[in-house]
Amino acid sequence: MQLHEKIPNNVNLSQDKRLLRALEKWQPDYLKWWHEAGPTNFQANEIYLRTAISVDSKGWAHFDYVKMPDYKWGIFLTPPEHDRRIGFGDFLGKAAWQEVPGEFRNALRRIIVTQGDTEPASVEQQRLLCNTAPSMYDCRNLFQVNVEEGRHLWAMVYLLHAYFGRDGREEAEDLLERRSGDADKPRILSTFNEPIADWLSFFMFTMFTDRDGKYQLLALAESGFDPLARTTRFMLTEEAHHMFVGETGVGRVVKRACDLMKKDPNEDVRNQGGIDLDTVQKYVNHWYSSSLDLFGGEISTNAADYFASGLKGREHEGQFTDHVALHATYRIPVIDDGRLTERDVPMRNAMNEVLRDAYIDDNQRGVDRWNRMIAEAGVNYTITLPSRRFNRTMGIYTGYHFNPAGEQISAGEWERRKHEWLPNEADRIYVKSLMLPVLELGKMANWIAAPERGVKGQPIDFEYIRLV
Ligand code: BYC
Repeated sequence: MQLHEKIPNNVNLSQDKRLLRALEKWQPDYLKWWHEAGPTNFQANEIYLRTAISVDSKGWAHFDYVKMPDYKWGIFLTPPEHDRRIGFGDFLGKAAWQEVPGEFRNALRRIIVTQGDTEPASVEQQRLLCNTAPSMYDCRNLFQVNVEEGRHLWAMVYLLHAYFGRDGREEAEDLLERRSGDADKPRILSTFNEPIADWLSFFMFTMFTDRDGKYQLLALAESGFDPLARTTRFMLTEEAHHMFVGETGVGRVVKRACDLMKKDPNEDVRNQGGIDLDTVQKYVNHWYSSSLDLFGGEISTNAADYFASGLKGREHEGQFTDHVALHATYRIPVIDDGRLTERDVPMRNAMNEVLRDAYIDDNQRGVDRWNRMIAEAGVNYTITLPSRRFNRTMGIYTGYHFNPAGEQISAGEWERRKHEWLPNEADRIYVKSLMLPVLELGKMANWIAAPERGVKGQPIDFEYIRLV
């Protein structure tokens, strides 16, 4: 089969010889990476997966059994918008760029490489999880997420190959060279070098870190560089499923915790082999604060430059009235002389914070849904998102200490109390001890409730993975 037949696409790949040649060279390296760094098991098994085969709203998701290495990693952009204009920044109202604007070439390449780097990183982080899946349904969802992250890498590599010439091709190779957590060639962004060692972490990652993906993609979907905008718009349709896996995954752990509390004479969930709500809260604190770091500094000249040059906007830029944002300011809690106070920052420099605000609200809606489930179960407990200042390692709060309520505390108090707020060694060992594979049709591990429904109308006990 010709490469352009193996790669479903709407970029006229069969006609673009230069692009085809570049992808032909890259594809075997991609597969090598997949075998080396992708899921450590089940590569020869048939998995019930959806594949993007076209971009029209009804027909793009096709479900069938496929072996992961045979997955058709396609290249899709949403259809072009007639006479699209740049929606923000110094070039507001000018025609959107169909080619890379020379003066912003480096910045644009950097954004695309940073975005692209997260996709294989997440596959690497999750590669061992298939050995401890709590059900066949969950294992299938993990693989769905993994192959789609692979496709998102293809999406960014397409942009690098199609628009950045030789240095784009070199960047595409480097994307396969770096490895999550590697001391010498780590992935670019912080969270993507952290291990995802258990399924509670996986659900937290898909809830909180994939949601950073959603917001970064929403900001890039506004880009004045039209191919980037159109690529990221299509990626967003897949991202929604990843967050569904995260939110419902944590929700099912929470539901099971409530059930086990009622079963136990002392309401002791661990005694019943489940994950207690205090532990869930600690994992929320960890993954949420780590994901907040992915928005970059609160006050950022990079963000101001990206906005000014029309490369990266705000999510749903159309909801704002001032698309130039040259005179507006944004009030940010800052540390001044070691103490927390507030400062008005030029709006363009605060764009990371504006995006972070929308992200926080979106998370809160998910957490509210968990809390409603807890209340409906008759349990008196509230899961909370910690303050945006808590446990940060990027931006203006780095190096200072805050409790989950956002109050500044001393280094001594932090050291004394951090294990009340974040998973400690014993918590991790306990959660890990529960991670035993359950792959019988329709069965669930004891620590997680069954999902409400199966995938694509299939029953929960459907054979999502053909084990032989
Ligand atoms: N870790 O001005 P600053 C996803 C660097 S997730 C390490 O504060 P800026 C997905 C920064 O690069 C979405 N380094 O921040 C989810 C800069 O370096 P240089 C991924 C960091 O540049 C789950 C310096 O610190 N997409 O899709 O305004 C599964 C000062 O930076 C970090 C994107 O991120 C960090 N956390 O914003 C799969 C979109 N934060 O230039 C996939 C593209 C900052 O001084 N990326 N730095 O060497 C961007 O738009 C920006 O790079 C960032 C940072 C928002 C990440």
